Amino acid sequence: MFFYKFTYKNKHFYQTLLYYIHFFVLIIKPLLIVNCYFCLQNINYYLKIIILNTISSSFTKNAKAEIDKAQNIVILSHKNPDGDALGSGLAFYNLFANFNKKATFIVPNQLLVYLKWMDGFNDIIVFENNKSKGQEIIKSADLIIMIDFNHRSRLSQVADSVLPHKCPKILIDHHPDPENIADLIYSRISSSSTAEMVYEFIEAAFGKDAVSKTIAECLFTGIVTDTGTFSYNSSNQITFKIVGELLSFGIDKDYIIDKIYNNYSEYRLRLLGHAINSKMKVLHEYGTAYIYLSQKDMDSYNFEQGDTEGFVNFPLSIKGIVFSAIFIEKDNYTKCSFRSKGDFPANLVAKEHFSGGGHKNAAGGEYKASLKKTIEQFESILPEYKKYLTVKSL
Ligand SMILES: [Mn+2]
Repeated sequence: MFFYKFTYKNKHFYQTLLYYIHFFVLIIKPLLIVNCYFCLQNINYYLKIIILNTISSSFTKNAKAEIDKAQNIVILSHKNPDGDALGSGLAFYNLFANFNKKATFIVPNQLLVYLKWMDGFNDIIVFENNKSKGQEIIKSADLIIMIDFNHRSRLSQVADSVLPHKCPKILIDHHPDPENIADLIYSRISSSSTAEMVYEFIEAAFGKDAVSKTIAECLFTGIVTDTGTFSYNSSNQITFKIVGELLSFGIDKDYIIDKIYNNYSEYRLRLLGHAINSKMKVLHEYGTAYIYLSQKDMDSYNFEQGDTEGFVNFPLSIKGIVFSAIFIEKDNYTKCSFRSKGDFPANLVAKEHFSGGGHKNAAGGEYKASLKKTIEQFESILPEYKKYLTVKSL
């Protein structure tokens, strides 16, 4: 057996060893304790986030208990709410109305006017338009249900009223990387839409009988708008199973799709023509095309909220184009939306360069600069992604 004999020769070794033991006790140990604390915090966080292929019974049970207890519920979604945010929120709003529970649906800003046919749309509170009323409603809430977002940045100024609030918070969402901003979180990235998850939850917690035709219409709208009518983000059979069930509530699928896509003004179609004809740049070498619209472009075509919705998808119809973007000039920044085909991660570009994020094939962000500067920035980063952009297009 090998061991050190304490001799003068290896005295130095023992001194060094003692020094390291001392070092460990004094410095590393407190660090380990702190680290361990954060580890436990993280474990707690991950335990809270239920990332499963389907809804868990513990989430259903706990979220239902909170809803049963609550008397004053606030439903909350993200800024620039899309069809999924509005459809999921209105589904809850109509559900609580059927339960005779007081509920308010709040969104941070602007509404898509082409969705105003949805039941409850006119009752939605736009925080930006009535800040003090919004703050008051949030203050008196005894439950907050957050849908179709998972990060405080998506709340803009509403975050200051919501995050410090001590009432229980439930979050249901399908975006990647959920932030720890709620007590009960149901996160399923494989889901086509939040609407799909809201259906799962309502069915599991309150049974199919709780789903009215109105609720089914709201949820169907959410699924249709988030999947481009099942053209992307919808390869999971759960989506179609749920859509099948929604149809069983007697909704008129064709009527809803017509209301979503054929409900624009003449100006919107002319703006699309102008955008594609004069404001689209195609960069074949990068498999990329983008549209850029200034405030002047929008004004000349009597822009209404939601008019540019879907424009970003058109460049992807060009052969060889796998990545498309639209840049829209705002007061002091430029709004950016990205779409991609296949494996190209549009959300990575949004996250790394445009303070945004989203799904792999559909993402968004913003750039605090003029339209011209934003476009320059976009073109300058494309070489970074060239190898991914051209592989599929060959
Ligand atoms: Mn969504």
